[in-house]
Amino acid sequence: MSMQLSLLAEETTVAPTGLVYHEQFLTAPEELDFLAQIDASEWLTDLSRRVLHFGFKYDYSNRRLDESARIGAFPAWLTSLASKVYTAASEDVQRLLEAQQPFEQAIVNEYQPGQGIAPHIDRDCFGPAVATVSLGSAINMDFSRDATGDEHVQRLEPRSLLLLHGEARTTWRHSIAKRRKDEWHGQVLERKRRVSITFRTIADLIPAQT
Ligand SMILES: O=C(O)CCC(=O)C(=O)O
Repeated sequence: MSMQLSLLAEETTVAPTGLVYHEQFLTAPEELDFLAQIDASEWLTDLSRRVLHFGFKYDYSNRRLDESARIGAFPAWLTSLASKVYTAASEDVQRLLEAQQPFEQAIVNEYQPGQGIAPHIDRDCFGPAVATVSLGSAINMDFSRDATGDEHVQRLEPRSLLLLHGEARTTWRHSIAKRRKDEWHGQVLERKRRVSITFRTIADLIPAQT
């Protein structure tokens, strides 16, 4: 997106219905603690960016979850963050979450400058509300909706929480462009290392094959 188009997008687009953004969801010491826990874990390196999976290992090739992918319970630090996310959610989102088990799956993504994630809608095997906590660098997340051609840019600051439900979860794609700098309110801002933690409930679990 050119600088002018990007500014236009920021100024004139309407956020997708169901996108809820909380800035300063975590304190700076909490952010450092979570980063230390994450960096003490064993990163997976089979994608172009490093990831960690908790609860269930998501299979990016067949895009489903089956019982054999169960890794085990969340570590205590992740359970405490998941419960903080639940508490921050609106009553509507809490109701959506309560219709399922508590958050049972989490993926940690690490983005070095230049890395991103392709446009996608989270698969239906996951539940109706998805929550992402951002650590480290700020980044622009791009939203687009094929049916209408609508676009929207959401700046994700470190220590923020993004909740997606409704249309934002089901009809809008979200992505992070693979670039080293973002444009935001007329400024070109260098990216640094960003780490995100995305929590999901599970809507469709395929039983283990016998
Ligand atoms: O890093 C993020 O903020 C989003 C991650 C994401 O979309 C995903 O894991 O599917």
